[in-house]
Amino acid sequence: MGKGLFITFEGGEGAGKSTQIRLLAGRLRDYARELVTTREPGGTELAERLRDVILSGRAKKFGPLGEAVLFSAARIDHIDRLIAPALARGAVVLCDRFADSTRAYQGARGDVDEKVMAALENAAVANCRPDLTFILDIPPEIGLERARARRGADNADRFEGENLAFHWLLRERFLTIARADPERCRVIDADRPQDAVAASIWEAMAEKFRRREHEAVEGVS
Ligand code: Z5A
Repeated sequence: MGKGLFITFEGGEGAGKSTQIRLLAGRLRDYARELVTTREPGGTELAERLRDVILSGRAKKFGPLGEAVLFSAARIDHIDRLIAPALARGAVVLCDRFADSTRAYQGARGDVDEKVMAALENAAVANCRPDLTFILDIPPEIGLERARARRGADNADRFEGENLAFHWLLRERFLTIARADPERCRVIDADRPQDAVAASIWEAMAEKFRRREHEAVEGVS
């Protein structure tokens, strides 16, 4: 997909994805010719409208497959209008959640056929696959506590309100995704101070840039 670099951040609630995207964006400004930060669900006007519907819990009655379809519809618009054009211009795109979140959250309880989930992902994402995915790994109790502290007196959203067993399933799903695709995924221990997490992410970024350079010199596509 174009000449840009597509980097996604995944993990459970309160793992620190938004924080790390902000820190990485700050560092990348000196290196990237164009930098785009975005999120899912969302990133475009239409997808942000779907975000409101889904995260309010109004779509919960559709069940996991129905919600997966809605997340995928939002993703199609996000890719078509924002991500793919940015990558074609050569931008570095940092995205807070992407298709792995659908696999993990909507697939967590295993009540949607894996083949259906895979077909839906292929239809929505086509060849717009991340070059690198950071999976911020944290025990759910700690991530949920961070999210709760940040939220204060506001209500938990649709997924934060799921029980702890669900959040442990999620963690396992993300680790399974990482094990199945070690070339793309880097598991980062997120239960550390922000600077230590950021340093691990930067190390993986530097490695990715070195590989890109090597491939360009060798003429590897
Ligand atoms: N979802 C889905 O089900 N299927 C899909 O396909 C997609 C999404 C794309 C989007 O919620 C929801 O949609 C999400 C999955 C579902 N579930 N929920 N809820 P969202 O975008 O509103 O929220 P989120 O993606 O889960 O992110 P988050 O909870 O906002 O967390 P975060 O971005 O990973 O963390 P943060 O905002 O950077 O940090 C949270 C707090 O911890 C904050 O106060 C920080 O200052 C603090 N923090 C961050 N790092 C540290 C460290 N290292 N130490 C201590 N404290 C820290």
